[in-house]
Amino acid sequence: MKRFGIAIAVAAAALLAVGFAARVMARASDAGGISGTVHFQGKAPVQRPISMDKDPVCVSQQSGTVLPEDGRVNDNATLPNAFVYISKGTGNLSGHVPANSATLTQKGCMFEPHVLGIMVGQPLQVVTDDPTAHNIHVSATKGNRDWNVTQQPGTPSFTTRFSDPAIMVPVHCNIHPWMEAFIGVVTNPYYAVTGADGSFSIKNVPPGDYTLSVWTATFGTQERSVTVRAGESASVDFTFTGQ
Ligand SMILES: [Cu+2]
Repeated sequence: MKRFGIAIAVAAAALLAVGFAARVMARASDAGGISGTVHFQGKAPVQRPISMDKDPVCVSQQSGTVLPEDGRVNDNATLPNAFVYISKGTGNLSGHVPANSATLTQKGCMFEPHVLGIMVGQPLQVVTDDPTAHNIHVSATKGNRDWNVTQQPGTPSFTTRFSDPAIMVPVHCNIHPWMEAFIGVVTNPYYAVTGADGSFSIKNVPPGDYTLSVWTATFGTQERSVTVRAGESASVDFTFTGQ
């Protein structure tokens, strides 16, 4: 009788598992996406090379000219480092906070990446790869506090979190004034940062009507309405202009 009871329990568990898997699959196939490109028209800003002469160790970490990342335009007339995110319409769809860390690395006396997205409460791991000291300074933005921490060469990484959404939280190094990064702190997982081809893709977006926003350090911000349909990727392009 006891064995029979166990068999029933196992069968029930299997049925539950099948049902759960079916629901997960249904949800995944219901999702859509948003993809597009951040274009640039007009004259790109003239960029002056960064001088790292203040710290010879930084100079030794670089093999050639280093240009600022803000104001950069890709060869295909698109923008890198644009932060694209769903700013309105997610309601209570806000995703679970990922347990995995986002990472900000100091390498060659620059922050990598220059623009980073993270969810409120998600761990941010701050890493140094450099043989010189840095002082990471996160500026108070919205409800996020102002703080700075010195990281000596060889110091282990440390973890921090952001308490409030903010577009964007600036990060500097108090020792090397050219070092700068921007962190987009959001309440949902639907964001992306453009790279060397200016494109972005946001996946697994539940169907619905949203506002898609884009932030750039130099050329301003834009937003656009977008409707995501089940199983389809909506296309949204942005165009910024130079002088
Ligand atoms: Cu530094």
